[in-house]
Amino acid sequence: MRIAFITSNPGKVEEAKKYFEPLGVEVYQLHFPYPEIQADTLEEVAEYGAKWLAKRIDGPFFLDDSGLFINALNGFPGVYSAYVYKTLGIDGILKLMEGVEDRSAYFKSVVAYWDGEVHLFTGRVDGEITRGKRGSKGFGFDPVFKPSGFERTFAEMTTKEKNRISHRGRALKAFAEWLKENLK
Ligand code: ITT
Ligand code: NA
Repeated sequence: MRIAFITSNPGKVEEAKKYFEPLGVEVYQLHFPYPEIQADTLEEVAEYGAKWLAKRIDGPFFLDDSGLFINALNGFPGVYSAYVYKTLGIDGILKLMEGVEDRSAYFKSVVAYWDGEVHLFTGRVDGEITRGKRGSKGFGFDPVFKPSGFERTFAEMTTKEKNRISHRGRALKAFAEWLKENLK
């Protein structure tokens, strides 16, 4: 079985493959831009995207909508993370956080799988925003996110290490476990 991962982000695909290989499921990247609606939650954005794509794509697929939620900024950039990453960037986030004591933040990921209907899987990881960029692996905000209980940022970890604890890793694990049961 092959399942398309609808994303513009190869870093996400790299993280996803490992979960499906053991199931004999091949995950491949399909670049097919879809509307990301303005909504309050990642769940709404992911579900809308999946239903929109279902009308245009044959075969099973999934997408991931994720975001960085910074407590001192009342959850910003949250559902706007992709836009903020492209505009303010990491440096802009560090600037907003200058002199801010509460560095706590979390990443959340919502995976929406379409097989004739939408199935949502979520994952979350808590941590903090570092005071500077560290590391060159991963993607996005990885250089400034240090998960709780670890000394390194996500950008200082291998994909395997990041996967074990990350928001996307957790959502994909739940998805892969569900798929294993439902492929029977
Ligand atoms: P899609 O095509 O899959 O939408 P995207 O990169 O635009 O790719 P999102 O819409 O889910 O992804 O936006 C999430 C934003 O948050 C984006 O800017 C990412 O760089 C960032 N982000 C998401 N997951 C991340 C992770 O694991 N590490 C670092 N940054 C992450
Ligand atoms: Na997305």
